[in-house]
Amino acid sequence: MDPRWPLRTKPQRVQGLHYDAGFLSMADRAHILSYLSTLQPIWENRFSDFRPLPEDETQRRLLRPVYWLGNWQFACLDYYRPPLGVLNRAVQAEPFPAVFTKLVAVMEQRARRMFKGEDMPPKWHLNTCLVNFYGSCLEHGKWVDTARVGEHKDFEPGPVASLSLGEKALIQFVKSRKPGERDGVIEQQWLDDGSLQIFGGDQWKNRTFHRVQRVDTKGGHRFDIKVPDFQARRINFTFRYVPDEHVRPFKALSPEAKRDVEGYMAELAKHSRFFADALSDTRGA
Ligand SMILES: O=C(O)CCC(=O)C(=O)O
Repeated sequence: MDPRWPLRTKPQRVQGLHYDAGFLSMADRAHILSYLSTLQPIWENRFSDFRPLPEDETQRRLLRPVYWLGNWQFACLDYYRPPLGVLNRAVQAEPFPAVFTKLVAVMEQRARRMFKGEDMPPKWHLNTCLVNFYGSCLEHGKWVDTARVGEHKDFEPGPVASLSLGEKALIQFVKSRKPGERDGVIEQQWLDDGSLQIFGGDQWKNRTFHRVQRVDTKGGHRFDIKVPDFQARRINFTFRYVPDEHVRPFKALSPEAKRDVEGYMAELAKHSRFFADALSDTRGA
């Protein structure tokens, strides 16, 4: 165990955080794995290839392949970020598979019990899912471990529910800090295979960042995903809420946003009837 971050020895209740290590049944786990085998995740670049880069930034590939359900928030469109960044951010994507219907209902029920008032937006429901694939990339003949996510906030309103498969991962909630100050880890949790974590409220959504500090290697988990030169050992699904009026079909994007993501849409369309239809809808329009 890393002495800098001693783990809790007995479960404690932390307001706004819920953790259920054994959320997923074996049968649901098997259904999810079978569904996953139908997906072709993609690599995205962080920024658009057509717009000037933000100051002090360089173009880079995300550390992991991703797939989105419900709506796709392409990194180059800068994710859903209310109040100003709500248009041209959330592009209609494939619906959730049947296996999620029952699981999402339970997540929503638990979240509604935990969060009220301004922590629970009036029309909140989990209509968006980011599927993150964590593992190692083959680079110049060597396997490089890229299984982590830097500190960030999820800007979608209301609670977030996170379902994990595979190797356990250490999620940490950190305080905002000034450059040069030591890490301010104020809460952390190892996320086990089959676990559910729910977080929300001002403390965990607004006042802290979260990050995946590392992903274990000891469980021997490996997922057979169709991404060349990549070995996945953990898969995480984060379910979120984007107000339905901000989820738009590809054809309704601005010309600039369409140009930014058309290449990704074409890649997705090779393996997905949904994206093929979304593209041909625009071409016919
Ligand atoms: O992989 C995880 O457990 C968390 C992923 C995450 O922070 C995100 O998708 O925003």
